Amino acid sequence: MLKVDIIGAATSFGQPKLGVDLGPDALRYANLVEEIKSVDVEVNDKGNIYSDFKVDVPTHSSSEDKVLKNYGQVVNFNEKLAASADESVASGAFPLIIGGDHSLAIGSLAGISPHYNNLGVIWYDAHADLNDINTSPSGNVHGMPLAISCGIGDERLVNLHTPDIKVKPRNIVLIGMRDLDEGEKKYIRDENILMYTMEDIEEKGISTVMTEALEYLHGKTDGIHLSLDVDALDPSETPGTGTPVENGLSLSDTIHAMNLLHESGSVTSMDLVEVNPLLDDRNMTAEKAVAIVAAFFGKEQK
Ligand code: 6HN
Ligand code: MN
Ligand code: MN
Ligand code: MN
Repeated sequence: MLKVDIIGAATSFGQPKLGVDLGPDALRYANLVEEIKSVDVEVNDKGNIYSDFKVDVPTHSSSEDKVLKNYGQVVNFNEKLAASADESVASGAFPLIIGGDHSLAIGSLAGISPHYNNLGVIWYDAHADLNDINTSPSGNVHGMPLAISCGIGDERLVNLHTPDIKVKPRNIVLIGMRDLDEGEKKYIRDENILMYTMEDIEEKGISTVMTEALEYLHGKTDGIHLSLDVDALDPSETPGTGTPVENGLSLSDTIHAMNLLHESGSVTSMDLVEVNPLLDDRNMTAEKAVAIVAAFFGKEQK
């Protein structure tokens, strides 16, 4: 039976809005554990990782005079998260990292990628999160984790947990894109990263997009990490998130995408990020997110 380790990544330091660090508990409140257990999966909830407020890391990135916001806390938090994710993979479990803002993907990918030679990544998000300090419009690290995982950006974050580059651009698929910064567009073009924008999804349909994405990754990767940001969905579905963008994916397309990933059996780890119950109405976003995760683990729609 599949063993799933839930790792609560209770961080909000990658962005400025209060409440996203409550995401892991909002997801548990919406019955995450019970819903996953309802399919044939063994679940071990490892509890939450928190960032220490006082950390032994300089507050500024070494290489730059511009500021990465909450730099010390982001480093400290992701070191702890990487250790936990690494331990889960080593024990044979499937790590499900629940956030928390998307800066947590720095730690999850740092902990998971050493177990693979060519980890594939499906980045399901309205954003590419491919900024560095120079291209970022905000200085918020949640807009940077994929770039950092590709070896672009602050040295300490790039070398977190292991001194290697965690992900190769050719092993990435971006899905749901509709809010890209100029520097991100350039990086995607230069590195020839496979990207499906909302227009592509509307044109081809979600089934074709997911099938193409999996075909693209099969053969050249030996594991696939799904990083799912709830702002990939339309704000009418998941309003409780810090950087909503109009014209997103529907819940039904997302559930369908998850069913296809489940059937493929090729995804080996997952992040579920940016659930902010303080920006929400009656924990609606967490409930939808739980339905998404349950579909990913094989729950049939009623
Ligand atoms: N997220 N591209 C914008 C920035 O500030 O870099 C937004 C990033 C959003 C990040 O949704 O995980
Ligand atoms: Mn996003
Ligand atoms: Mn994101
Ligand atoms: Mn099944």
